[in-house]
Amino acid sequence: MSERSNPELPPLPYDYDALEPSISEQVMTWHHDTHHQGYVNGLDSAEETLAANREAGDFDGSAAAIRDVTHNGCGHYLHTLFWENMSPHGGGEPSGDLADAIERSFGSFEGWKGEFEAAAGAAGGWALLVYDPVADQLRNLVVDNHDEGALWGSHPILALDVWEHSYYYDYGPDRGSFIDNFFDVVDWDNVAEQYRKATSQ
Ligand code: MN3
Repeated sequence: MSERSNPELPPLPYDYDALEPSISEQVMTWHHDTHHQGYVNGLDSAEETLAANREAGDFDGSAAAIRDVTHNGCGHYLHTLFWENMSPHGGGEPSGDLADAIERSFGSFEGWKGEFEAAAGAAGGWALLVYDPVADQLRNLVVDNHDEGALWGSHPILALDVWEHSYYYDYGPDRGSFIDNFFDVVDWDNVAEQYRKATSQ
């Protein structure tokens, strides 16, 4: 039987208070240590169930566990990207190949940003900027939960979590201010690196 490697919660790439005032230390602590950890644990436990079912040759319950892998796996992967996409030295606008791709795909940075903000205002989960290798272009996606609204084959390069746990403590129902302040901490160098990886796969 093959050994699987357990999923692990990656540490934040900066201090918990590093993104203040856009995101408070309290929210980062709850969000990373409790919510993100919960998805890592959920993924681990669903994989354990699948392995045990295969071992027993009894697949009752395996479909539910596969759904749990999708839900928790998407939660784990998107939170990891979200943390990497931000930095206390963020803000501004992209440059280089990423800026060219945004211009090609959306007409202008403003065109991209207005559309991304609309996605973030409407989503019941996440707004994503993805690279679609089939059309060889960038797209914005509206994602409900962690996995509804995916475009198969596309690679997320920028993720914004708009679940209420992401902003309610800091902003109350004013999601728009949270979205505005998110742009002050977007690390465009990281997004450019994610784009480079996505286009070289
Ligand atoms: Mn979250």
